[in-house]
Amino acid sequence: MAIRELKVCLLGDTGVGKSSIVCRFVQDHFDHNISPTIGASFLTKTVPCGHELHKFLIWDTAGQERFHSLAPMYYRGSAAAVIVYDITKLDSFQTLKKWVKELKEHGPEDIVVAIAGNKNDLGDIREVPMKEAKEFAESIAAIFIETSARNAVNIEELFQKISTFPVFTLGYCSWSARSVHQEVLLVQYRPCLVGVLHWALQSPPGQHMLVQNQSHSCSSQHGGDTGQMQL
Ligand SMILES: Nc1nc2c(ncn2[C@@H]2O[C@H](COP(=O)(O)OP(=O)(O)OP(=O)(O)O)[C@@H](O)[C@H]2O)c(=O)[nH]1
Ligand SMILES: [Mg+2]
Repeated sequence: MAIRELKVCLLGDTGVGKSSIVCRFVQDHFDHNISPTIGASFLTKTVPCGHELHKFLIWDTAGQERFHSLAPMYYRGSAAAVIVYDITKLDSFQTLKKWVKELKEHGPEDIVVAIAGNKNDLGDIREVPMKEAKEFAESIAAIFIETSARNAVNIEELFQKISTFPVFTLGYCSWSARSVHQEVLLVQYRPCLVGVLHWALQSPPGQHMLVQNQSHSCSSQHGGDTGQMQL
């Protein structure tokens, strides 16, 4: 069976639930006490789709402002970006709009954008009307979906919508994992990493922090291969 690889990055404010969405998708697990992401996490999940296997190569970025300058490393070379906001926090929707602008200015030309309004289990304290978010998504030709990582609502559907987006199914967009492999190589050659980062981002030393590094495998209810490491 043919395997198609799709590099996806998650962007958005801290605390909106990016890691929780990925954790629900990859491990079917929700952690109420999940820690903020440091740097970024890399996870994979392979799911059957018709006569093919779709392997998602997922970069879950850190939403804290101090990590903002690392984001281009993850969205460059991505076939799709999931920009997450929290439906109970209007500010997070404003941040989402800034990410859309940044992707338009500096992201890959043909990147597919998916907008995910997370925490829709908290509808009673909603600050972002679904209609407004949906209309915004339509105005930029993005996928739109509301999710709940906590209640496992629309998480699989989010990734399914991405992998069945016309540019992918019609084959216009590259599914190559070339750039993800380059980034994994960078991590393996850790002594060079900080220097390469400074070179790539053309920023003064001391600005970037990649603090944690751990790796472990996790299982998947779909029988696909999965993996995780934090950078
Ligand atoms: N009620 C509810 N809480 C959620 C949901 N998803 C995440 N949370 C909670 O929101 C908080 C932040 O979740 P994270 O997944 O760490 O958020 P993040 O976007 O990865 O944050 P950074 O890594 O700092 O960028 C945690 O307390 C989660 O338990 C959801 O769907 N519903
Ligand atoms: Mg996180």
